[in-house]
Amino acid sequence: MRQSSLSAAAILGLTGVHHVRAHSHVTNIVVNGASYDGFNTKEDTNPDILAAWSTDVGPEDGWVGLEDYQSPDIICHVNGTNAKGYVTVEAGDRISFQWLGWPESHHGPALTYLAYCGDASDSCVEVDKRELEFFKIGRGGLLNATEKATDFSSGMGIWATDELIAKNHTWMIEVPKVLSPGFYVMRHELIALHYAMEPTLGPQHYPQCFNIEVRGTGTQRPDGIPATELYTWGHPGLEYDIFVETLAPYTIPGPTLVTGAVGMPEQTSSTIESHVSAEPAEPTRMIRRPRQSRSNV
Ligand SMILES: *[C@@H]1O[C@H](CO)[C@@H](O)[C@H](O)[C@H]1NC(C)=O
Ligand SMILES: *[C@@H]1O[C@H](CO)[C@@H](O)[C@H](O)[C@H]1NC(C)=O
Ligand SMILES: *[C@@H]1O[C@H](CO)[C@@H](O)[C@H](O)[C@H]1NC(C)=O
Ligand SMILES: [Cu+2]
Repeated sequence: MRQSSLSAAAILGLTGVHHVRAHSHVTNIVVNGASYDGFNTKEDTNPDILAAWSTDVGPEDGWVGLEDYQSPDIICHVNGTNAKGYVTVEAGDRISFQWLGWPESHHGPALTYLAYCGDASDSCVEVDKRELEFFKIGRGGLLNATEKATDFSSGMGIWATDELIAKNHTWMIEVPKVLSPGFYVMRHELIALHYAMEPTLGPQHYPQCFNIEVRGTGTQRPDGIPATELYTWGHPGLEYDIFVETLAPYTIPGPTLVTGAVGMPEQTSSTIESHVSAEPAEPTRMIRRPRQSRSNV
């Protein structure tokens, strides 16, 4: 057995910080003061029109593990199903993800990706999630390797998740100004590393998907990769020990940030001024082509 496994288990066991039930999900997102509901895993029914994708995660708010890196569940969580609504944002806007709390023990990075669906409002409703190609627009990892988040902290370092806890369990991203208009699936994800060195357990991924429409005058549509190719077990940012006295430099997993993206804007609080429903996607109308004149044939 590895030293790190022992220390991880010892620390978690001794301090009893590892909860067994409540993990978390995004309850709502906030754009320019407007709050839009997430998918509520604790309710039997959710509104039909949400910007948030629905899942079968269930009320315990579990995770996707390394055994599912190549499974469709890594895309938008367990049995993630396309949302029927969307939220309109301007390129350059900031979006806050409000999580339903976050366990202190779950230290790790916060990542945000986008995948282009199309220019019709229902393109993210109709898309096959396995065909979405994600590019990274935001990331925070190990923010301070020498400090601890709190005196009671179960791991070393100050992580994106610690910053999220300090900011009322919210994480803020910026939609790249350069992004070309269209409809995108936004995949926000926290990764908890507390069991990352235990091959039978591994890192815990909590992906959360929302449909957005990006407006503006940007012209860039970065290349992406399927979510099933984002992560490989053995990556130094996934197989990483948060319980050693001197932390190794941290490499954030997944592809590099796209050009023009602000990786991690200052995590300011976003005041909720109104609660707004997601815009329902309209079915794409069949565009009738004018009949071709056949007089010349
Ligand atoms: C995911 O969907 C499959 C197929 O419909 C189903 O068999 C399975 O039980 C679902 N998973 C969960 C966790 O509900
Ligand atoms: C980490 O925190 C210490 C103490 O507050 C500070 O001196 C140091 O500059 C910080 N390091 C980084 C990379 O921010
Ligand atoms: C923290 O977030 C919750 C949930 O959105 C909200 O009700 C509360 O007012 C927020 N607290 C602060 C201090 O912003
Ligand atoms: Cu958990």
